[in-house]
Amino acid sequence: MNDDDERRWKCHNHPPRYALTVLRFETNQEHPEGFELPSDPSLHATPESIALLASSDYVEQMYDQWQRDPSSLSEEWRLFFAGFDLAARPTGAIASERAADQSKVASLIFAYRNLGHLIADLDPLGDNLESHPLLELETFGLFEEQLDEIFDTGHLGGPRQASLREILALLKDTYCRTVGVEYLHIQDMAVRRWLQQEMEPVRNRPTISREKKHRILGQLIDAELFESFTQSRYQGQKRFSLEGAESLIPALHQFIETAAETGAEEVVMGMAHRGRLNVLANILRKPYTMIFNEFEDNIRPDPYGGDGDVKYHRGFSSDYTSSSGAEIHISLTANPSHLEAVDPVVEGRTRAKQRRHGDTGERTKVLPLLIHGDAAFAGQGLVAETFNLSQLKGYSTGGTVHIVVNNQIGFTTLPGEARSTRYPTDVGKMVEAPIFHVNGDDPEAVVHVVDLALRFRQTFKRDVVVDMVCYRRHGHNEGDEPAFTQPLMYQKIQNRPSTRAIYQLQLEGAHDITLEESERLTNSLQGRLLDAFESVKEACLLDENDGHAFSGIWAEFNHEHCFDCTETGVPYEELLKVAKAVTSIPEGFNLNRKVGRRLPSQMEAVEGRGLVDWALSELLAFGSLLVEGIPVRLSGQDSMRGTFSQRHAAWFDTKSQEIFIPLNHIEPGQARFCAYNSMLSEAAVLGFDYGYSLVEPNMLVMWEAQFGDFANGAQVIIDQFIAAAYDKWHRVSGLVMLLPHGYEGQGPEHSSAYLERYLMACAENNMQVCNLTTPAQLFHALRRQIIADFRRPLIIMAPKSLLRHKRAVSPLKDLIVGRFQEILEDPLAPDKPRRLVLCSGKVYYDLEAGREERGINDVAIVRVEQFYPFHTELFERVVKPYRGAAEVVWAQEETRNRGGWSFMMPRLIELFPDRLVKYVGREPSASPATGSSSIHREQQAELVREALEVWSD
Ligand SMILES: Cc1ncc(C[n+]2csc(CCOP(=O)(O)OP(=O)(O)O)c2C)c(N)n1
Repeated sequence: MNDDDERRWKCHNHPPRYALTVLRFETNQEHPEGFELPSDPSLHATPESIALLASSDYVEQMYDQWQRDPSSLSEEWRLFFAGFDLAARPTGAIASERAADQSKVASLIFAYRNLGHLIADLDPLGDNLESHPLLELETFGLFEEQLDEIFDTGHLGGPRQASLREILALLKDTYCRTVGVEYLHIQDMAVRRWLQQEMEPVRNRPTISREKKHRILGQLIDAELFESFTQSRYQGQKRFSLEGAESLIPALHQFIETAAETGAEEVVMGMAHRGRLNVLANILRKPYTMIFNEFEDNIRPDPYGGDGDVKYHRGFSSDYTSSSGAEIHISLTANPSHLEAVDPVVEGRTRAKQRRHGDTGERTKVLPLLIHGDAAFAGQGLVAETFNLSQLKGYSTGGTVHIVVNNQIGFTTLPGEARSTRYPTDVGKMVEAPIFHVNGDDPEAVVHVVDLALRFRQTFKRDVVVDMVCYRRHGHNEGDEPAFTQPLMYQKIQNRPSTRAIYQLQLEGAHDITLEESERLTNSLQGRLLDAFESVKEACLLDENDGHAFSGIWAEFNHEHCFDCTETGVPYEELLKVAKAVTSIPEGFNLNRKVGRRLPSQMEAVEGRGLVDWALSELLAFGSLLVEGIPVRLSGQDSMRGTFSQRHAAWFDTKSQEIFIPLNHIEPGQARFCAYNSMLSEAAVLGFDYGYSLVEPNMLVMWEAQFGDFANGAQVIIDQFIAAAYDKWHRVSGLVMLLPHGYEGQGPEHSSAYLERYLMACAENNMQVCNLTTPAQLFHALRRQIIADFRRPLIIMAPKSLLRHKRAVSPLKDLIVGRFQEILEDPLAPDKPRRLVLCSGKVYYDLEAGREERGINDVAIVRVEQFYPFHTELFERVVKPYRGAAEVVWAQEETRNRGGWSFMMPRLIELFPDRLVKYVGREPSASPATGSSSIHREQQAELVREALEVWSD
């Protein structure tokens, strides 16, 4: 007989007196710390009480009563007799019945953890479900009568054993009150356990001090008053009020408090329009005077010519002092109207800042925080792309906290029209992010889950989502009538008191605050708002430049673009040093034979001052910058090897797969070269690298498209950030975009990088657009990008076939001296020109070969290497010798509605007022190129012929 059997035997044979004693004893022995004994003093296991209870008559009497009507006894007695009764049954049957019930309880616990959110009280406007078939006792084969039976609780936070009633209460409190949690999609048991331990013991409602309650109320008052004040003073102006979601303000305060507690130093935020002004005022402490000046439109014309942006798109940054006195720098990233486009930009900025903070290991010092709308979060693909970046080498930021302001509407669109998923947050499951749904009208719960979410992020370095379910008090903006489309919803909202009012009443009812205390909180802010409002009425204009552009690390840069200002040649010895590094195979490294085969010729080209091809020139540009202490980041699909197998920036050991990056082995103390194969996204990755470049003007940051046309998947990032950020927000970037471009008979895709789109967006020196023809030009363009004291994005139409074109090589001397040439003269300038052919990019080599084949010596070919900024003076100088030529031609391989023609035509008309400038190239076409390589060849031959030969008419 083992111990258990012996105990049961004794129980069975000595009912009930002995059983009572044994069970009391066992209770004391087995229940761990934290388990509460029944409160009935008669059940406390003192010798006296045992003696008293040992009166068998009394116990038997109670037992009879329990058998007749269990509910007539106290819970403690019910528990006791349930256990006793169970113990009194035959051993084998008991064990298996018991095990079966225990497993049912385990399923029940699992179900509540998994699905408790289905009946949680999450929606301030909704009638929440009391129960759900999947969570009913009967579903698990359990019954009401068993509520007082004792079961093992497994890992349920609390006692190791408890009655079913207790277990249910704990589960319902934790998962079905105003917090609903989805986390069982997380595969890692340790992560799940951590979450359970954080949530279950406090039942998702930790005790909050009186002082903290006052702080939360004060923050709600700030949020509400800001909206009502601006509404009363600036009626009819759009501000995208936060009303209905005011708990966002205490949530963000909590975020920063927890950030400070967990050792963070900086928070990089991204958010859309909703409540942005409120966040700027109450979290970033953007001065009310600045905000009101923007409402008044008191904007001084920008000295640098920027056109500015509406107030609810602007960025801002400031230092926040936490309640423990820690300083946290917070910056809200400027963003366009395009919802979610800012997400990857925030991630890129964060990663660059983490590098600056030396926070590249744990990534706990600089935290990304994204605030989303429910419709946008569910609808925009960039959200999924950004999640996908979250754990990738080269792109991870150690986890992002996402707060969804789920006001259950998007403009006029209801959830049923906005998504095919139950929650707007389901996309977060793709990275196994825990998802906390929380009722926005329970600010304490909101504050709790934000704290928990950030601690989760700091512990596991993973993304986490908070879904704050709330409502939108007004229309999409304040002038919008929501009742047109959602009459019933808005009747409910109209009658609903604010979150502040509900919370204030709750605190007052619980005597957690006095009326005087809450009045004091209200009056103090009202006073500050009024003072600011009055001062704005009297005051002057606000500088459009918010004082943050060209400050800090950007202070050393020039506003003005300058041609011919930057020498970028590199001494021979330095180039040799780089060449040695990129051609030396480390001892014991098994290099792929084909990769190794090109190394001797590369070394020879440099050592013997010979001809350098595209790939080598690029390596030399990177390497020379690295030894000058300038780090280089290259990101793009398959960029380590290069789409065209040209770069081989990383070598892969054929036996061990070990990676060796030659550029990181030039000399001690050099800067780092980071090449990353990106995920298969354009928008998020380009957005990320753009964001990175906003923080790192002194790093060469490059994004490479697989083929140039794929960049159109990132059009929002190009139009809204890369082209326009300086004009709108005074934000400058030195990002390089490498866009493979060139008509090579590969079809409508893979041919065009849509040069014309970039040219259309050029104005006010906002970016540099190049179509290069020589390796030396690439070398100088890349070096100029970082050596110049001016930063603007650089768009390069990158080569494909030119990578291996025999003529597309440069003598090493062109890398040693000189600088980038915006216009390239004809190396075989004819003495008596009949015709001047102007062109750009790869077609130059076709024209050059055509001229040679035909033995033509009266046609000059001049290349435009940089379209924008257009170096008019240099252009005039270069074409001067050909002014006498009778004919001027713009030749391009792109179709007439594409390429450089539309951009060049007005300039050429101005430069050659007395001449007809003829277009030679493909006819206009809806798709960029033909799908047939033979037709392509014919077209190409025809355009070369027409550009060079004598015209018959
Ligand atoms: C990409 C994009 N598409 C459409 C719009 C127009 N628009 C502005 S706000 C909005 C609704 C957004 O709803 P939600 O994300 O729930 O945020 P809310 O305004 O409700 O806070 C729409 C459709 C936009 N700004 N961006």
